[in-house]
Amino acid sequence: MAKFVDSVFVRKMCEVTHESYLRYWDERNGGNVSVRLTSEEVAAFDDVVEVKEELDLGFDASPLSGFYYLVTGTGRYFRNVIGNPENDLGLIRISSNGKKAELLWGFSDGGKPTSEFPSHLMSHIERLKVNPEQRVIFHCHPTNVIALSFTQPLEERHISRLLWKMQAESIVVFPEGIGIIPYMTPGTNKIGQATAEKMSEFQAVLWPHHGLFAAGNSLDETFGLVEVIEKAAMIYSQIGSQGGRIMQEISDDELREIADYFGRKPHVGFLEE
Ligand code: 2HA
Ligand code: ZN
Repeated sequence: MAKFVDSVFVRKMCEVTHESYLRYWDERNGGNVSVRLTSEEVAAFDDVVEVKEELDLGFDASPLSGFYYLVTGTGRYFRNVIGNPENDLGLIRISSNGKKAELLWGFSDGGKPTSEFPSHLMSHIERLKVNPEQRVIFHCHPTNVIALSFTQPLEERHISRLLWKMQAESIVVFPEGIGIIPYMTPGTNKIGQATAEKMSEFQAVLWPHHGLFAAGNSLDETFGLVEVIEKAAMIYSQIGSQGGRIMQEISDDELREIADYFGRKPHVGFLEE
C-alpha cells in the first residue's frame, strides 16, 4: 500500500509552502495551511490509521468531528517543509467530542499544529456552510497587501474596489471583495472568531499589518486567490513608484460588465450605481 508521505496531498503542501516562501509571503515561521481530506482519501494509506497522540484544541470544533486535516506545524518554516514534510506537517482527525486533534501522521519530532489552528478550524466551519466543497484555509504575509493596510482606510468597500480596479481579472476571482477585521493579536480564539465571521461572506480576509486568511476548494485555487489579490496590490505599489498619478481607470460600469460576462455577482453595494 502507498505511504502517506508520497501522497499527492503531501506533495501539494510541499509545493505550495515552497512557492509561498519564494514569493516572500512566508518569512521565518510565518504562514500556515490546512487542507481537509475525506475518509476515503485517508483510507488509501495504511500508515495513517493509528492515533499517535491527542492534542487539546482549546475550543469546541464538534461541527468538524471525524474530519481529517493535513496542517503545517507551529514554529515550522515554510522554507523547510519541502525537505522534511513528515516533520513539519501533520495529519490529524478531530475527535468525536470535537475537543481534541488526534495525530495520525507527521510532526515526527513532537510538533503540534500551527498556533492559528483554532482560527483555521473556525473558518473551515463557516466556509463549509457556504460551500461544502471548501477544503483549504491558507494564511500568509503577502508584502503589498500588508503595505495597503498602512496606507489605506481599513474599509472593505474601499479596499475591494481599489484591488478590483488594479487588474481586470480581480473581480472575476474575488467578486465578493475582501473582508477586513480590526487589528488583533494573532493565535487567539478572538481573532479566530472575528475571521470566521467574515468568512461567511468573504473568501479572503485581511488581517491589518499582518497578512491574509484565504479559503478555497483546493490548494491551487486558494493559492491562486492570494496570487491575484497580491498582484493587484503589487500593481498599486508600482503605480506609486511611477509617481502615483492615475490617468485612467477601469470604470464601475466596466467592472460590472466583466463580472456579468464571467457570471460573477459583485458584492452588493461595492460598485456605484
Ligand atoms: O504561523 O503566521 O500568524 C505563524 C503566523 C502566525
Ligand atoms: Zn501570520
